[in-house]
Amino acid sequence: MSAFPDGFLWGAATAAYQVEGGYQADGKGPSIWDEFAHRPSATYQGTNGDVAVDHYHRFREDVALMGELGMKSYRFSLSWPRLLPTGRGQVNEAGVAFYSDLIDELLKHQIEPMITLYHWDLPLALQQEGGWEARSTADAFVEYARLCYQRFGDRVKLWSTFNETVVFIGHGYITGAHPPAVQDPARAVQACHHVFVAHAAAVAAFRQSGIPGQIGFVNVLQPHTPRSSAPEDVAACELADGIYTHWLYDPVLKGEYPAELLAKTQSLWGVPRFAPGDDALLRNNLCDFIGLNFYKRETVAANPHGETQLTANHSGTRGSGHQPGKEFGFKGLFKFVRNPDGIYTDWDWEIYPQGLTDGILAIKARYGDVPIYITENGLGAKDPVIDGEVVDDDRIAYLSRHIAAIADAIEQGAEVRGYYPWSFIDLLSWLNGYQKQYGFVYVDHARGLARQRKKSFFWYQKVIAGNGELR
Ligand code: BGP
Repeated sequence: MSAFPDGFLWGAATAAYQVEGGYQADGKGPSIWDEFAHRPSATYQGTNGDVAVDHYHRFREDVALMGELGMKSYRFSLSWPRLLPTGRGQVNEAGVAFYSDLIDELLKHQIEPMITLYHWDLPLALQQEGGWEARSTADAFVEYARLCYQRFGDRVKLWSTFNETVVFIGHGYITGAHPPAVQDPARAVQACHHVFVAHAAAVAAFRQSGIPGQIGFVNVLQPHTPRSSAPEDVAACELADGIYTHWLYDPVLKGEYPAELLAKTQSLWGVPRFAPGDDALLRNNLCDFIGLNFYKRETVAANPHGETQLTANHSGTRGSGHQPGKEFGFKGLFKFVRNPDGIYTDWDWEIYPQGLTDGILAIKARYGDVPIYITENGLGAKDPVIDGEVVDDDRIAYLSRHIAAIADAIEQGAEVRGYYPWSFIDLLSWLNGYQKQYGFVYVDHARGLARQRKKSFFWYQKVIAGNGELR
């Protein structure tokens, strides 16, 4: 019998900048990613999302494939500057029409939309006014959120505010690998606080709007293990867990920062400055659910003499800028090192499915019975092509093991309501171009972006049909 409850949402995910293209179509304004990806050497071989996989023009074909796959839900993000070209004020009705048509198309195929409001593509005009370091960006976010509730709230029940603060703030303000390419942890701490404020205010607006549905937040779930049993490595590992989990989850699930952790990092990074009322805002607007994005485990070592404040390693959740040979760490706190016994992807991410079971149960232990969606999980690889077929057996193996890990967590009492592999279709991998593939559907860039079902497409179709029974 399946461990997965009836009504479990088998889905898949994407994000606007990575999939849509149409970066200047029909009145869309520029985002920080439109600007950043055009800077020389900012991304892998200068790749960008100008066209991406042209989902903006091909969404009906894509949704038909989702229907054929049997997806119960589709997680996608809205492009803020497509709806509000300068971040606030004038609405771009063509952008509203695009998302409205997409939602209708999904519902026609009985696919439940799950909307992410912010998957990193801030309107450029708001960055020019200070971006997340400016509190006014949080106000603009609430205006944007209200617009989305008004226009789509009659049909969309599942909402999340932000995707992965650790990545867009961490890389935006600490490693500098993402826009706005700042390298200053103290600025990161304050920008991050404004994200929490924006989230809480958008949750409040959601509840005031009275539309039926749930609203949550999406975070990276990343387990850590110490390099050795030496007390300094163990302490470094605890600190990494604290920063990746407690710092980023407590404000949205408990309405406060972990005070002990702030005390430990205060001398290096400072602490977030609260405006009057922030305390109550955070406390009174907790999430209805939490979204977890799970890819890999990190091995942690003490880092007492790190040369630099922080160095980016490479692609992905801790990176998205491939700089092989560089270590990632926070001077004086911890660094990530390679696990000699680990099994790694081609992009150096350790595959560790047990971490998903453990991580879900750790969330339950710390935050109680908050409903959980696994909002991303997947294998980035260059897929083999045999006789014209994309034979992505490694992806099938990766996803099978992670589905089994979720089943384990459910059997141990966790309330997991849905699973959204990353990604539905091959798309832009931020700084890694189009060569790092994640999808069930292959996109042939040499043949006019033609879509092709991979082996994993037919496999996932069976998984869904069997409600997670792995056969
Ligand atoms: C997450 C992002 C996704 C996606 C994924 C894979 O951090 O939310 O947008 O990109 O990671 O990362 P990458 O494309 O860098 O391999």
